[in-house]
Amino acid sequence: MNLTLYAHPFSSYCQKVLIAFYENDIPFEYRVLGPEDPAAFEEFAKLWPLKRMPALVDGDRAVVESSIIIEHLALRHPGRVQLLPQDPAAALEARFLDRYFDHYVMAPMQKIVADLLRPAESRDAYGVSDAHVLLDTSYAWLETRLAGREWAIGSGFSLADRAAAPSLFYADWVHRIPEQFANVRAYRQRLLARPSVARAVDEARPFRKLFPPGAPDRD
Ligand SMILES: N[C@@H](CCC(=O)N[C@@H](CS)C(=O)NCC(=O)O)C(=O)O
Repeated sequence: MNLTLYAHPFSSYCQKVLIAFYENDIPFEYRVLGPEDPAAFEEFAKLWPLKRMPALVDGDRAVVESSIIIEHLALRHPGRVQLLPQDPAAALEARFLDRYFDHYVMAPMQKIVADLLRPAESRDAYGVSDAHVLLDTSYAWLETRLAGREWAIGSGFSLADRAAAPSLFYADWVHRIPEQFANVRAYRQRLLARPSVARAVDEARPFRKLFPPGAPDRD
């Protein structure tokens, strides 16, 4: 096995993929994309000019986009935990929930965080306000969806939960999941208790001071 992952421990999309690696103890070389290793960043930028992490190199093949990397691992490096259900209908449901968490939780969370990194005069108050509204709507839909469920889809911890873990983790920091959404809050706690997720969260602890609005003193 010759896997190299270009990633950063504090990045939500990188955590999504790291959780998949950790679920099956898949060995890989970790090239951390930080200021301490400019060469890693140069290699990554050549692999993927869009420079959105993570990126995986498997032998002579570069694989990008977190969901595609996880599907690639499921296909090429299967382990004891099924990264994607084998049943096509269940796999489709997992992909739907994966898209849900990326587009309707991760994206608005990133919008709020990214706006804080802009110079004050370039902030997008309208876009940020929309992102908060989207998170409210998204949490409300999830509250119903998660009723009576342990994980996002019935067949067990899947691609969808890997997208859910970092997105709900950080979204709650910028837009608290209201108390009335008990199913969503409990699901977030279940995700955080999963050893693969706990490991990804722990590895990112040293970087919490970088969180633009300030990381809350919890989790
Ligand atoms: N759709 C991509 C999104 C990746 C992404 O947005 N990564 C963030 C880090 S969490 C990034 O590289 N941001 C750098 C930038 O926006 O310039 C995926 O699923 O991998």
